[in-house]
Amino acid sequence: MNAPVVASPEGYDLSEGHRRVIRWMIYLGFGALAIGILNGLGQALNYANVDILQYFPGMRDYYQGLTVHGVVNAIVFTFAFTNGFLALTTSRALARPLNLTALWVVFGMMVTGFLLAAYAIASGQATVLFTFYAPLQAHWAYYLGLALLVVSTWVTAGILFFALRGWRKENPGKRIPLMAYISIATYGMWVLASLGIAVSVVAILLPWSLGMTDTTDPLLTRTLFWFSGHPIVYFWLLPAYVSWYVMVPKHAGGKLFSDPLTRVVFILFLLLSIPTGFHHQYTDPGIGTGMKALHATLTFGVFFPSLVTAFSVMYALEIGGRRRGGGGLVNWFTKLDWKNPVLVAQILAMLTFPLGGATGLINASYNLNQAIHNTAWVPGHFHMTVGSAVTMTFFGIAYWMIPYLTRRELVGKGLAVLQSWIYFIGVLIMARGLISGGLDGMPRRTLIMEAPYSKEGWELAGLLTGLGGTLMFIGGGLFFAVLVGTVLFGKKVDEPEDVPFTVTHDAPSEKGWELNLDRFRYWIIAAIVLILIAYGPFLVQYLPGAFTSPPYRFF
Ligand code: HAS
Ligand code: CU
Repeated sequence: MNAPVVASPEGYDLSEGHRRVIRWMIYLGFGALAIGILNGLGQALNYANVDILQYFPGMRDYYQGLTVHGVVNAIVFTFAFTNGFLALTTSRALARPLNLTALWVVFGMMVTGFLLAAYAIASGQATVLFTFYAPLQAHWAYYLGLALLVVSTWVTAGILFFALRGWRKENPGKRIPLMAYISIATYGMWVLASLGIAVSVVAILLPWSLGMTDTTDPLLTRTLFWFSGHPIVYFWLLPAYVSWYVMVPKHAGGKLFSDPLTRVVFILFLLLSIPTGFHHQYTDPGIGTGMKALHATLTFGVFFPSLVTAFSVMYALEIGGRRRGGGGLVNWFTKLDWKNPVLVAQILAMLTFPLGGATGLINASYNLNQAIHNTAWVPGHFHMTVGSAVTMTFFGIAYWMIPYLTRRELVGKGLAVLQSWIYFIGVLIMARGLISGGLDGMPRRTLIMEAPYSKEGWELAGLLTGLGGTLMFIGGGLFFAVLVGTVLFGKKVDEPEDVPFTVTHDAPSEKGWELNLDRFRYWIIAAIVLILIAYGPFLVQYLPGAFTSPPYRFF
């Protein structure tokens, strides 16, 4: 057995230039989230029959608000945060500077993409929601903005791959440091996954919105969207997992269970994230039932690495709790450091996730999906995944990362702990409302208060949704108070705490089968084969497609 290690390369720190560019990416992400959370309040209150969207300047209708909410939260916030955060983890773990100019290019692309999409949405020319299903047609600036945002993730991926290549040249035969490995694996998965959305936007929707083509194919563009649209949820989740695996144990005083198991988890995501997209299209005609069944089966497969993660994370927390004097079956849990906002935000994030996972399993079950598809249940599900497990983890990361990047002490530690609790309680109440309403047939993406139908059982569900959403808004608002307070007024420190590195039980093996885990090239080829099996038959049968639908604009 190899000795336990802290996989932290000593004597390397990010330069001021690196800190600056990463800082701006994180600010951009959280700036977008601030807009998203404000719109989120409007969405949640709609279910409680309270219309505040009418007071938002320039807001034309409910769907415009929902488009803003989806685009800024699900795309701008997550992309900007991840580009910055995983650049930081990779650079620190490889002990190498990244290409600074390229990082500023990434930032520039994100800002431009965001502004283009924002212009199209704010001017009321892109009320197409974040899924932009054709034949609804948006202004070209919307598609171009999204394309730039996606390309910003590719450039980041290029920067990280390039750094890894340089590191390998200087460290022949060495194992890739775990923190860098899982960061780069995340981008490997996403670069493959994003090809669908890229083809759809650049080759089909953009020329169509510019009037270069007259008609489009709704089924093909939807399929290309979900080719990327399912794995995008893991592009949101995996940065949170990076923190849960290699940072949270350090904050909790625990240990990471297993280095190879962690790598296997990320490889499983690389393999299984993409060939599952049809689970969003169970009700779409034109896709064979057999292929839907295959995607359903693989979706149950991609459930597995998250189960493994639950085990690893609990192990790390338990060791931490017992070291702090906790005993018994559950008492160790109470002994964790409940005053540290970095930890509290992330533990509460973890506690929401089994509920997100369980509802996901129901979504994935073909026949149960028929009962909940397009109902409020679905936003119930995803607010317990991206809306809490991921977002609260990003809050927790910000509580050490912002001090690290700005060299300022966190302002309002107690407030930060309180905000996590309020957000956590809020999301549980809101999800309870959406989930139960969904089971009673309450639709998603609908201005309930003006719907010409309503059903018994929706009142309580709507009320809980509105109440929970308001608490989330307050919790989110307090997060921004802490963030802005720290950036503007935090006490200056010369040497802020370093990026947290967890102790692993055993050092990664230098020989044997484990070496294969670091051979990304083969795993990527395997992922491509799986994608061909899952999407090939549909594409062969369907292409060149049926480009018969004219554009529609209802806004
Ligand atoms: Fe999902 C729809 C299936 C995970 C996000 N999903 C959505 C949509 C979004 C979304 C945004 O099969 C709506 C898209 C739209 O606009 O239409 N989802 C799944 C499955 C999983 C899953 C099987 N989803 C996610 C994640 C998301 C996300 C993650 C964002 C980050 N989802 C679906 C399906 C649909 C869907 C269908 C389509 C529905 C429809 O009809 O439209 C799985 O990956 C979930 C695995 C999770 C687990 C939980 C592991 C728990 C952990 C925490 C451990 C910590 C503990 C605390 C226990 C297995 C790791 C420790 C401390 C203690 C002491 C207790
Ligand atoms: Cu999915």
